[in-house]
Amino acid sequence: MARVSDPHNLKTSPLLTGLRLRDILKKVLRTQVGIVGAGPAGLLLGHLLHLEGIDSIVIENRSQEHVIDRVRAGVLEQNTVDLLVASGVGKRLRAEGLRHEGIYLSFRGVRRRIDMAELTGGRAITVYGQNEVVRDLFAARRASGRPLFCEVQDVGLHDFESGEPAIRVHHQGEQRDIACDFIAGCDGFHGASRPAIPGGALQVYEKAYPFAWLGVLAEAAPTSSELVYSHHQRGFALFSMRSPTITRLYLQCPPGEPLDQWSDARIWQELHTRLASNDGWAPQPGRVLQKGVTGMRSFVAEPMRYGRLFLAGDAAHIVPPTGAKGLNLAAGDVWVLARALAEFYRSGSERKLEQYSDTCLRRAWRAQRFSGWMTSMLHRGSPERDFDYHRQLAELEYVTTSRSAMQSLAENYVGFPLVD
Ligand code: FAS
Ligand code: PHB
Repeated sequence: MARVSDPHNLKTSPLLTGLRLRDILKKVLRTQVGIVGAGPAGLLLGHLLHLEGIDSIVIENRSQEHVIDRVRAGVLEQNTVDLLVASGVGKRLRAEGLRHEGIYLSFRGVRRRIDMAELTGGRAITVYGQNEVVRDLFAARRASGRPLFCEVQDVGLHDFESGEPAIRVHHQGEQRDIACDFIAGCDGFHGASRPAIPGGALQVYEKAYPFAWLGVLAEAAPTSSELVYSHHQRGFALFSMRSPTITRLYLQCPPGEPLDQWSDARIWQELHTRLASNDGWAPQPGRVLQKGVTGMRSFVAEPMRYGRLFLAGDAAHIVPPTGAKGLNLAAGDVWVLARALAEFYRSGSERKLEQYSDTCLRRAWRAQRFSGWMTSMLHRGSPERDFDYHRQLAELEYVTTSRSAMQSLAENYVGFPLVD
């Protein structure tokens, strides 16, 4: 049976008491799972472990406000919604989330609806901002009373090959060591966890796309009740939303496009050109609240585990946002990891921990296939390559007329049931 540490049970043994005294003097915190990153992956993992009675410490190098205000995902798969609701952090999601049973694919000026609920036996997506998801998870973390340190610096991961993993951080000018049984690297693509793994131990697969997304958050009532993915001669455009008063829109643009090239007027002009359809539908312009350019890449690091360090979410894999999979993959990873850790602490069995990487990589590669396919079907390559343009139109024609093609898109978009 592996060593199980219970930081709150001081009275268990003199050794522990001895250890505690040394820990206190050396400002060592002790926990079962050290979680690096308080994005959706880290916070949801902390929450699921809390429900299993497993202790964790979450560290984050930005402020809680910064993480909450960051505009990112907006589409939750059926599983992610079910998981958040089942784990008790779905109250606002159920009240404010927008359930969508379909999406539109628009090309040649015509919007074609894919009835995903009809094609998948009632499964659907819910539009609910990632920032609202993390807001709910921060509230749950605070309510759990379990430790959360934001604005930490100089995060270092140590000894995760051995049985004594530790995280060293600076917090409020003090060095703190966090001794734990396991480390969960949930610190995103640019975090400290993945680079802490010795180079040769990881196989990395990546693909950069020759375009980016200019994303806009606008104070405008959505004029479509569902998302519109638009294929256009001038490039891809996406109509999404956050609430009955906030629209979220994206335009394909060159990578690294300078934002100052895009006045609000030019943005609305281009959105109208690429999204408006022959039936008179068009997005309603409004005050631009936020805009930013995001690069597009596909990335997978294998394996997702190294010793007692487990990578989850964007720390291990990145998908282009066209398939709306990133946040949902992160949620799926930590669902698998929480169950594996619970089995370990319950029975000492490492079976699920050993299967963690393969289980999550299967989901990640399936999401890579779907997101890559949506991206190549909907984005314009270089103008002169018109063969691709017509191949895309034929693909869109097929996907919006063949039931089996529509069903394939629908089941991938709403997400496959979680398995571990
Ligand atoms: P995150 O990057 O969200 O969180 C990692 C956290 O770790 C951050 O808070 C970071 O500050 C912290 N951190 C980093 N380094 C650290 C360190 N050294 N120490 C401590 N903390 C550290 N996905 C969808 O599913 N649907 C969408 O519609 C969608 N749209 C997107 C639109 C955009 C513009 C972008 C950029 C992404 C989009 N995504 C979408 C993907 C996105 O949502 C990610 O997949 C999701 O944030 C992944 O969550 P985490 O793995 O928790 O990583
Ligand atoms: C969003 O609402 O931010 C969004 C929706 C669908 C995507 C990507 C982003 O594919």
